[in-house]
Amino acid sequence: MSNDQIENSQFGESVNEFEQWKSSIGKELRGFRLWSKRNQLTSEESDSRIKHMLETLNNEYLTIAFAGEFSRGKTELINAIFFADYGQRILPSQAGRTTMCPTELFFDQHSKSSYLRLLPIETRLQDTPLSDYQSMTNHWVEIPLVTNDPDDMAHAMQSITQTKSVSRKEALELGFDANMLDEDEDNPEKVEIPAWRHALVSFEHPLLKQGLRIVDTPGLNALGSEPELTYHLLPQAQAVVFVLAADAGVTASDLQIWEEHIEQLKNRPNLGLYAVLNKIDVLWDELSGRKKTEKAINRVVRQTSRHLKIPESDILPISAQKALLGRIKDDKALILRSQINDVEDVLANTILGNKESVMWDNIIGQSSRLIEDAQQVLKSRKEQLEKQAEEIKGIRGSTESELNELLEKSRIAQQEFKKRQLALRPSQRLLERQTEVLLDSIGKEPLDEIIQRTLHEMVESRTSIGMMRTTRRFYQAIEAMMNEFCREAELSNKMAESMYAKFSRDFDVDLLEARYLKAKIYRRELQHLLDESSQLNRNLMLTLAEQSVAVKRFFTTTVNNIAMFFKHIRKELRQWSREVMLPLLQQVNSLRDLLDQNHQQLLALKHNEATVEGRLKALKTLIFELDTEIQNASRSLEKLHESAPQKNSSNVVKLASVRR
Ligand SMILES: Nc1nc2c(ncn2[C@@H]2O[C@H](COP(=O)(O)OP(=O)(O)OP(=O)(O)O)[C@@H](O)[C@H]2O)c(=O)[nH]1
Ligand SMILES: [Mg+2]
Repeated sequence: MSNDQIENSQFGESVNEFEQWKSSIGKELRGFRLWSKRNQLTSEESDSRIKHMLETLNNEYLTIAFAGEFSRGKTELINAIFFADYGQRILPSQAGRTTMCPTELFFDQHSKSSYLRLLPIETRLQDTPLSDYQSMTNHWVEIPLVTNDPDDMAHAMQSITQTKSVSRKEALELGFDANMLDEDEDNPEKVEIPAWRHALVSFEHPLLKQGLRIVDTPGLNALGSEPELTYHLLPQAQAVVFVLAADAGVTASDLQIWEEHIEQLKNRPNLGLYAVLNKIDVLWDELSGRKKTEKAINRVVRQTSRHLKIPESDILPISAQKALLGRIKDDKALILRSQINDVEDVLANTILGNKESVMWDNIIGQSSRLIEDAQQVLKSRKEQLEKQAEEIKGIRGSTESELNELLEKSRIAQQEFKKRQLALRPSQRLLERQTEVLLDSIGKEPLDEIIQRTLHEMVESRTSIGMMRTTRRFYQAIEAMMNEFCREAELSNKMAESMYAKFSRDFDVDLLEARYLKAKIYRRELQHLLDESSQLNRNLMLTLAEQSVAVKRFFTTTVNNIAMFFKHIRKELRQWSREVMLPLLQQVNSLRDLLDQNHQQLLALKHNEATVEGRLKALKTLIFELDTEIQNASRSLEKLHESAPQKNSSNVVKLASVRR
């Protein structure tokens, strides 16, 4: 498959569409930046928000993650979908355990270079979360990649399969499950463990370059020994593919991985979860004919649906191996029979649809709001200018005393304005104080206190039941913090609302509604997090004999996650309070400038430096220009919304439309 072919495939189309969408949003944002400058509406706050959105846009990936028991063909499937054009297997795939560490394939948009980076397994002894290592390049071993040489690529990728021999004790300390350790054949005293903890592969593949990210995970409880994968890497994907093999069906260990690490993702919004039933070629039986084979495949699909409790339409039968072979040999019949095209269609549609809905909520929502607020300032500006024009019309040809009256009125208006502007300060301070209260309700210190208490109780508790009771108390304490936060958030929303109403009255301008702090969404997200981790921890506490390992694991995953989540909310809170103030400050600046200009113009009229006609003409031009700029903003908004995806996040609908 050549690059052209890749770009023509379903994946190519979807990734292209995504790329184009991103660049059209970027274009509108950059246009809006110029527009703001032209209309003297730039502020540090709005500028940094646009910059941040442009950066986010640049860092957006479409992610598909593959998970499942070892030897089900996850890596073979990735090879078939993405790397068939190399004419050979690029990622190592073979019988038995192969992929030893989770591997992320993407294109590094910052360094724009190709590399394979490997994180030594020993980093597990440190408390640093895996996600923090991403930016600490000095901890990784780097292997350069010659991306136009398939042999070199395949050779370099072999490192992903490397293992090392350590004592049982060391393996346990590194967080491996005692029941899952392979004995070292040459030295029965020792066990074999993966040499690397994580691999990052950046290279200039056409799809990766456009923002696709693929996550390959190893089987054999790799998810269990690296809980961050279950917590972070998988939920962040737009599609998670659970790979099964048609010849094995759903075995006990498949089911265990599914129940412990994957099943809970079913309820995640904007994440498509599929089971791929691989190796259907083992059911191909030329002697009994295609119809019988089809029946046999359908039977396994039905069984799988029953075991995993997901609809049959979310189970995709495929032969990854035949697909790879068919593509390398350009055997169209074999490609068709492998059913790889169906799988690609579904995945391509899912990742795009889900990513678009997330970006729709974040980037489009935020930038529209920024534009609408700025547009509102221009609308008020226009209203004020129209009022000024009315006033001046009245003095056409009349006496100096009338002009003096207007000047006096304008001076009073300026003074009144100053007073009202000063009166804005206390409400602003009130909002700032309320933001502090909100920040404290989910603050680092109260959380640390709960964490310390939990740690103490865990060390004291002697039994699994005792441990579970402690973790339950921990969850309750976190929920109580969240409840307090929600109460305070409601108060903050009311405060912002009344502040906007007062501002609108005081300054006689229309405002859009204040942006609402969506505490309920945070609560729902936290609930997801708690549900997922409590399920995981129940298993952890029951299966891990070593209490200290269980405690450590609980702390490096659940606790870290909650701390990170609260930190994230605190960041958004600070932004919210700035966002609430931004339109008010913009309005105030704009109105003050108008009052000052009006006063200057009246003085010029008084001193015969200008004429009423001249002033009226100038005002008319200004109003006309404002109208044009208001329309420009509307067009920008329309463009942002036009590029919107077809809001369709139901997997089933997509499946039906794809598989006619
Ligand atoms: N018959 C058949 N064999 C397949 C198919 N897909 C993969 N295999 C074989 O199954 C074996 C395991 O494939 P891998 O891709 O390494 O499996 P994996 O799920 O990545 O396994 P780990 O990396 O160990 O977690 C290899 O020998 C593949 O050639 C298929 O569609 N049909
Ligand atoms: Mg593999």
